[in-house]
Amino acid sequence: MKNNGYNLWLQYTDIENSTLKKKYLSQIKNIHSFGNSETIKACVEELERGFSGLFGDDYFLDKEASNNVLIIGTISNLNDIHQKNLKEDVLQIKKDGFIIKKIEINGNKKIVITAKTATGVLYGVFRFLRELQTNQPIEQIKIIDSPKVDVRILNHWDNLDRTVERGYAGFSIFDWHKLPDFKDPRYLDYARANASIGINGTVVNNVNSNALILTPMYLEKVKALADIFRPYGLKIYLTARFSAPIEIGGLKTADPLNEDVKNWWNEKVKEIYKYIPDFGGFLVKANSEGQPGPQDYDRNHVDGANMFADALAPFKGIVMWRAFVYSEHNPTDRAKQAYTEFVPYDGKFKDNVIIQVKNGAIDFQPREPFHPMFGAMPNTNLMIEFQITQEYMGGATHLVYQPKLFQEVLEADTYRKGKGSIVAKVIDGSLHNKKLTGVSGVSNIGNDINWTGNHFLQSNWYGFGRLAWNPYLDAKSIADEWLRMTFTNENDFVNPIKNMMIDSRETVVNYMTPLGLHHIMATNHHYGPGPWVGNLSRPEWNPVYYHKANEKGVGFNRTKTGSNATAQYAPEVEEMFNNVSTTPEIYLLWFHHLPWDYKLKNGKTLWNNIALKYQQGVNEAENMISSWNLMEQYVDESRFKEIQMMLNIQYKEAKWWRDSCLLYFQQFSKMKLPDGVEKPNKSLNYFQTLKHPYAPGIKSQW
Ligand code: BDP
Repeated sequence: MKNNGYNLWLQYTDIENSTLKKKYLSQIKNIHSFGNSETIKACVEELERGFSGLFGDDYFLDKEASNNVLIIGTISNLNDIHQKNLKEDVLQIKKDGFIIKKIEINGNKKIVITAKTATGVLYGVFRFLRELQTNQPIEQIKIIDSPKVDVRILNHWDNLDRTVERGYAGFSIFDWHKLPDFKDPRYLDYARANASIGINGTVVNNVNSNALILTPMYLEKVKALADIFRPYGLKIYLTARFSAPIEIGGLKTADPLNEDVKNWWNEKVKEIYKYIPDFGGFLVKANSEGQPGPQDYDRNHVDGANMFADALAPFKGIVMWRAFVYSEHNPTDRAKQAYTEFVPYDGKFKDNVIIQVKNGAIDFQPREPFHPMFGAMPNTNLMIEFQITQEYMGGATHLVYQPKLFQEVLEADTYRKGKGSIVAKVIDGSLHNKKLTGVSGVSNIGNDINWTGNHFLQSNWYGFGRLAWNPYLDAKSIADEWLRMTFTNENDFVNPIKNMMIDSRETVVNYMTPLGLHHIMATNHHYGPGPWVGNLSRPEWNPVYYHKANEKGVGFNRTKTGSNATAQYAPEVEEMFNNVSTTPEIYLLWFHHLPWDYKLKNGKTLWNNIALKYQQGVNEAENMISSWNLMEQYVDESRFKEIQMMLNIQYKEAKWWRDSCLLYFQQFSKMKLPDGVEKPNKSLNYFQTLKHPYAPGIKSQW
């Protein structure tokens, strides 16, 4: 059987357990829908699509049936009698939350899927389908669930020429040249997939923005997408290039305090809303990595963000202003710069501004401590940015289940309001009582038939959406759901592969950047190791800047005797990281420069620990292959083989990482590899001369 993976987790394959299937069918004889909005129509279509897949030939609707039926509609559109029955439950739903409940009226059994909004009903429909896909009982079904976060959004780093910055799954799915007239059916499937996991926003163009997207020709195209996405509750957002008033507006300046500039943006925003009445707003990368911004005019982030906020406020649009800033003119530790530039402005941003902060202070590494800005701006809306695409994790050929990483960050304790002030509480707004909250993820989607370039990495899109909906979920249960929906409900498959997914995040850390090492990837494309790189024009683009290896030791001293980045955390956290003995070993070299013979908790030297971790990563990558090889009977041939090939690439590259990094660091440690670590069979020089000029996803040059 061929399965190209296009259907993602919405496989809707025939339910194998025939008793269960019969049970389901006896409870779903007909669908009664109330209301006729596009969204409710989408609900019915999805149910029909789902049922015909899950029930196969056994599926038919008995149009006469009024017992054992499925009722769908917003609460205000349901009959009085249904409303009465659900009165108490409705009080519990928030925002686009939903209720799925079995009720009995005059002896007739019904499963009701309802919500305050049509989008909520759609979320309920997908949730109901998930219950069936994962073979859950529905006799007594009662699920009330609401999103904990307002803006749950994908950031596409997609360019107008369809290249994707840091994209490893082909070209952009957005075919700007053929839009608006050619509407690829894939746009609808993209919206369905997002809605199925509660994602309600998408930024369709790169943060390194091209002002052309704001011209009428492109706005027509954006409108075509927005019209397709709307029934699925998926709002469109655009990145705004700060210098657009000059580039496409004919002005001489983009100074945010200049009246002509303000007017230009006001008019531009009005124009956008004419095309897209429910346009979400802008995402802005300003004064970062050479992008234009308010500082070009001696203004600050507040001036810039608030200018957009004023233009968008009349339409209820928002500005997501990125905190990913660092400057080559600033000699201080790059890890400190965002906090230094933003925290003094706490309380100065307008209500419809939300500051978008990467999960860590450097840049989407396999592991980073949480960003010190979380919890440090109590009077500012603040959202988190994850990178689903694997810029620093081997691209699409490495199986890394990222929800584990996301969860680690969300559970980190900022101590900003005492113990328990975890990042998730900053993000859902509960720590500081915020009205606007958000979670964003840099998309890993491209036009490869399976969307993410590797079947397994669909789980990262899925898991991102689930955690954006509820940042308190457990990565393991998300993996469980995803495996059942995507492959099979066989426990002999689900259990071992779930464990393999969960462990995969630590595996990549082990073979790339163990014990707090970071940013030692090759230059520019970041594919493969490059710890030796030290000749780039900007110091903080060089791996040697981050590991600081020398004869004395290795690691970045960020304690009070070093860059003092630790001072940006709450005192409890600062203290923990300042002291080498209380710093968790997973972050050791992030915060400390330590001698090669420094003893870790296991009594072995730092050098031996580094070497053993690299080896462990390689062993684990190899074990993934063995675990997968046992699964042939559960998986269709094409997906089985493709995943197998990917795992073999990962194993090969894990060895590449181990050998080249150990040879490089060994020049400084001058110590032997400990027992159990395989000897490299190539020279350091060999690794240093490898070139990959066409590795995918290179940063766009604007
Ligand atoms: C870095 C990427 C670069 C992005 C930048 C950003 O290397 O391509 O433009 O982040 O987030 O991770 O703006």
